[in-house]
Amino acid sequence: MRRVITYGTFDLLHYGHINLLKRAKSLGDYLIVALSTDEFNWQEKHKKCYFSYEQRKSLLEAIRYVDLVIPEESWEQKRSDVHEYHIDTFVIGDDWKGRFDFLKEEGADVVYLSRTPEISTTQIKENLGHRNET
Ligand code: C2G
Repeated sequence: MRRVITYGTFDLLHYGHINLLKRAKSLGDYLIVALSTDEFNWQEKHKKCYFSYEQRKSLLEAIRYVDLVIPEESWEQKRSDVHEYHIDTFVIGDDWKGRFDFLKEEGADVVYLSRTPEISTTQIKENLGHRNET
């Protein structure tokens, strides 16, 4: 069984994320999503999530491509995750291209998938803001 892992905040969840998860799952048989905790988001990515970790976790667990959701609490955990979860393939969007190649040293394939260009959480929030102005 080929095991795949990916990492992210997934807030607000949109079809760009689903596109990524669908393609990630197609690379194996079992997909783990390491979901950034509220603390990790704020301290390391300066992101304030709209939905809490538990709410984002329940959304991801409802997606057919996702088999397991675990917390992402640090940048460093990827190396140990690859071993702890017997990961064959690490995958993430190509906005991170090259950043996690070191995981090849841990025996994992590293795959960067193209982002879905026309959608982002920032854009959603901006569009919603404009609608309120009209
Ligand atoms: N994504 C995408 N297309 C978009 C937006 C996001 O393919 N239009 C992908 C990103 O490339 C990433 C995943 O969806 O692979 C989750 O996106 P974010 O929640 O923005 O994740 P990020 O903040 O980049 O966190 O340790 C890695 C980090 O936790 C990644």
